[in-house]
Amino acid sequence: MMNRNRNSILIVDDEKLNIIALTHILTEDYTVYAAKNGSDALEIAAEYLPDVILLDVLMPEMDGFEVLSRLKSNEQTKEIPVIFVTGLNTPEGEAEGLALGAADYISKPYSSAIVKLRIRNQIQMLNLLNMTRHLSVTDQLTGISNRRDFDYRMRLEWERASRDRSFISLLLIDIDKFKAYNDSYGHLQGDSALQIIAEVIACSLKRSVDFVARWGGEEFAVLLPATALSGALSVAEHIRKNVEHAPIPRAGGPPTRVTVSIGVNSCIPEPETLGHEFVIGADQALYDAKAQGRNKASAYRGVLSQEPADDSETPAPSCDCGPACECGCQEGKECTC
Ligand code: GH3
Ligand code: MG
Repeated sequence: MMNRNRNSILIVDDEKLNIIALTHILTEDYTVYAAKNGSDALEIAAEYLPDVILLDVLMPEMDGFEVLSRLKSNEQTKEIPVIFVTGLNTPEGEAEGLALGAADYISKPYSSAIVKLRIRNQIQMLNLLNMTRHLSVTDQLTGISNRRDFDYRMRLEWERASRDRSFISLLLIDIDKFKAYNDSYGHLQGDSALQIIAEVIACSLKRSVDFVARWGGEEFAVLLPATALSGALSVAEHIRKNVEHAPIPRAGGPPTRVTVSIGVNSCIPEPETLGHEFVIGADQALYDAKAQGRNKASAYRGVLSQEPADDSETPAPSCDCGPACECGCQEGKECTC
């Protein structure tokens, strides 16, 4: 059975003996795929997304340079590091490979130690890159997405909704009287509360496309693609109740609780618009929820909320909560749990 935690290598070479030799060197440490021509290599790379590709340069039909440039022009495969392994030992060949975006170049004849070390270098760089990417989009305290990731997702989903003429909804969630909570229990306890609230909000979202981020301080943002206002208000109410009932453990005392106020905005974005006013609308609704006494979800009803009287004008996706769905929705109807 394949070990999914192992890094994987794709060997591309038209000489069967070369594939056997490299497989022999690598199979102990890596999951190895092999392709004996360029078109098979492109297919395997797109399907299995290996961590590193070892690519022969001289192959009939499609040579290694062509394979590399096709890998680079495919969104899915363009970031996979490619190491040329070749007997074409000319400075021009090496320069051409590196100029096309090859990560490294191994000349034949090679030693197994060199092959292993060059691959290890690429894997180490890959791990570093993945860690940096993860850190750049993650909120350190709560482990959910950060504001930068939210802004990115918001742009994507806004454009998608505009293209598809479908609804998008946004919840802005703010912890009530959190300054007083910090003053009473201390900032470390406040940090624990933020961690628990983040988890409660994340667990309250049922669709895989729903997205939560820490907006900043004691505010969170939830993006609900393909969801109209009535559905968004149901999700907001579900979150509000879950937070209200979530015990926040405290050392040396009984568990504490906090409540949240939630501003909700929903619209079908007009083409060529930005989501800036939409966010301001949700913020305005949050302000209203606070003004109405807190621990409330309020909808923005300004010019950007263009929901028709009948939600069914935009078909909502079917519920994907499975049999455990709490709201009792039926297939084809919008899930509001
Ligand atoms: P309201 O109900 O009007 O939102 O009142 P509030 O006290 O929650 O609002 P205010 O804006 O006055 O205070 C926000 C507080 O959130 C102040 C700040 O100490 C706390 N806060 C923001 N970020 C963090 C954090 O990372 N950790 C902790 N412990 N507290 C934070
Ligand atoms: Mg607050």
